[in-house]
Amino acid sequence: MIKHMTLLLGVAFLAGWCCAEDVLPIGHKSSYKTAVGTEYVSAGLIEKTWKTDPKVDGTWPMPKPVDTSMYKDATDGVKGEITASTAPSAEKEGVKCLFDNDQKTKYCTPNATPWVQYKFPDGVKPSIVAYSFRTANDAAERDPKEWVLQGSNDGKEWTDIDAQKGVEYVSRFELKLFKLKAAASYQYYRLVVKANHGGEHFQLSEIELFVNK
Ligand SMILES: [Ca+2]
Repeated sequence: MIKHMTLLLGVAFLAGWCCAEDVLPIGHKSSYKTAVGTEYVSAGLIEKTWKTDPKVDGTWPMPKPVDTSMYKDATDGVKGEITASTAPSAEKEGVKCLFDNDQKTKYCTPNATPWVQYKFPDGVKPSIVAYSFRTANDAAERDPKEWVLQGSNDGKEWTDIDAQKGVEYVSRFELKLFKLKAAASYQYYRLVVKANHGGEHFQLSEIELFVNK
C-alpha cells in the first residue's frame, strides 16, 4: 500500500494535477485501449497518465516492456495440432486463437483450470528455451495464476519443464515472458492450468513457444 501511495503521489506531482475525487485508483484496468498520455518509468513500472474521457483522468501501472527479439516463436509457420481440455465459450474464441499472433483474439473457456496442447508435426521437436503469455482484453479474474508446462514425445507420458505460482498482471494485453531453466525438446507441449485469478472462466489471447534465433 505504501508503495502504491508513493507511486500515486509521484504520478500526481509529475503529471501536474492534484489528487481529486475523480482520480482512479492504482490498478484500475479499464479504458486501457483508448488511453493516451505521458509515459515515464517509476519504481520498475511504466506509468502513464491516461486521459480516456474529458471528465476523468486516471493513472494506471503498466507492465515493464518485455524483449523477445532474441527468440523465434516455434509455432510460426508450422501446422501444429492445437487442442484443449474444454470447448470455448463461443465459437470465435477457440483454442487456435492462442497461436494466431493476434492479441485481439482469445481462447476463452468456462473452465478455470483447463489444459492446452500444441503438437508439432512428426519429426519436429523444437528446443524451447522460453515461452510467453499475453492476457486478453477483459476480465482479469480469468488470467492464469498457477500452471505447469509439460513436454511429451507421445502425448501420453509427460515431463514437467516449468511451473509457476502466484503470477500477477497489471494490465490487459500484458505480455509475460517465462524463461526455462533448461531448454526442452519435445513434439508435444501442454500447458496445465492449476489456478486462475478467481473467475469461472479461463482466457488468454496468445501463447508463444520460443526457440533461440
Ligand atoms: Ca490470439
